[in-house]
Amino acid sequence: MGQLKKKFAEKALPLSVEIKQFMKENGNIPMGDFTVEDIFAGQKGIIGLLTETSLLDANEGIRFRGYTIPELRQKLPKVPGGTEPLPEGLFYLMLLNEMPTYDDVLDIQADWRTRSEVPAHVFKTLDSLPLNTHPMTQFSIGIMAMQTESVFAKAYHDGINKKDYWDPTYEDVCNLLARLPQVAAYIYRRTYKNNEHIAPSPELDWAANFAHMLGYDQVEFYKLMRLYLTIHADHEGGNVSAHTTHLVGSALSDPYLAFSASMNGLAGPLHGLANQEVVRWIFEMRDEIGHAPSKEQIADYIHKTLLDGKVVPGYGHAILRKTDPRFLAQQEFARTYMPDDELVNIVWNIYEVAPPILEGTGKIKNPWPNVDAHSGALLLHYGLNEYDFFTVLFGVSRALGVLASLMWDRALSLPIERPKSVTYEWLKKAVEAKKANA
Ligand code: HAX
Repeated sequence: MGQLKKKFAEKALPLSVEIKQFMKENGNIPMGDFTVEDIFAGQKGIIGLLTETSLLDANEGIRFRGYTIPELRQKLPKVPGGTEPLPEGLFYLMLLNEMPTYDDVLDIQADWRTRSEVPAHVFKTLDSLPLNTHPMTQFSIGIMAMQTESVFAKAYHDGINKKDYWDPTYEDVCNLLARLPQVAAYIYRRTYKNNEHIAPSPELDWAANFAHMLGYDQVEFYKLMRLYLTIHADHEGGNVSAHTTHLVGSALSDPYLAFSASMNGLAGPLHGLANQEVVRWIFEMRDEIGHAPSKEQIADYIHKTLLDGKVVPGYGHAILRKTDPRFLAQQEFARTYMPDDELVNIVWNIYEVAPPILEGTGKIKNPWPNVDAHSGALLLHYGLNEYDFFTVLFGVSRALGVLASLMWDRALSLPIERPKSVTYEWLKKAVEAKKANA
């Protein structure tokens, strides 16, 4: 170990223990409107963002412009005879706070088709990456490569008046949404399918065309993609991907820069990457225990995961305190189309076994499953086995919400974001002063 690293460990590890103790003793001391604990708690519970597109209730789950997930599945336009909502319609709803008609959705589809050509240099950039580059890294790089096309960056360079920012932002947002499925499909096919690509099919809707370019043309898979791209789109403003888009965008970085940054956050295992981690965790459990683990064996494996100091992926949430309605929507889909699927049944058994164990730790605030606990099993059912790719699907969907929000950030002229931070020394002195004056 080099001297610097050794010295860092000698300083940091004891300080981390000291700060934990300090928190135990002083966490509930007020600091302005908040407490000392709030400063260490990742800003949870602190209202510090305006986000128009959706609102999360801890017990009920997400509402997009006032609509729950079951309501969206019922009310958003569908393809004729279809059963799942069209995600383009959700974008319309989030952007305008108005339920679209089917014609409104057709209008978006026609517009996005005209914008959908991905510049050739984006594919060349992706081709230059080693094939073992994680798909989320490729996705972020692909988005950055497209930044050459930013209408906002050009308009800013040319001296646009600030009251007009929303206009070139709209162009970038729609160009991105129109192109992301092809970039994502390109990454999938180059990484896993021998670089054999599938041309877009212009008569299909956004989600079905994406499924088609990935190489999955079953009607049921089209339905799954429509549902998947709808339910992953938004989760109010404070989650890492939404917040990052807002934060980076607040510096007037254009939508490509802001969205690429947000995808780097989605690629974290405590956020979107949890969808691949769930499947990896189940496969590791099966490798260790056998193909159809009993509920007792699942319980033992959960205990072992906790003892090893790891998280049980797909469980817990920073805000939610009940089963995620996005989990339930996927469970309902699975009950309709694949009730006997082996992996799906393992997911359902984990749902029965995990919550009491997690609750029993006494520290996990939400023992219930989140969206990522179920999504992988549905994709695997249709043969999409390459679970390292799952977070890219999440990213394509998340673009709808965070980019609709970015439109509102520009339209409302929301300012640069810059929360105040303090040092531990500052905090210790402030706590001492409070105690002295008490
Ligand atoms: N397994 C084991 N431990 C868990 C846990 C889980 N599923 N969920 C929380 N904990 C632990 C935390 O690590 C923390 O431990 P320490 O005090 O030792 O640091 C403690 O319980 C308290 O955490 P919390 O307040 O309940 O949860 P946070 O708000 O800090 O974190 C997370 C929320 C979602 C990050 C957390 O529940 C977690 O790590 N879950 C597993 C990963 C996951 O599924 N992430 C996806 C979340 C949904 C999402 O964003 N999807 O994209």
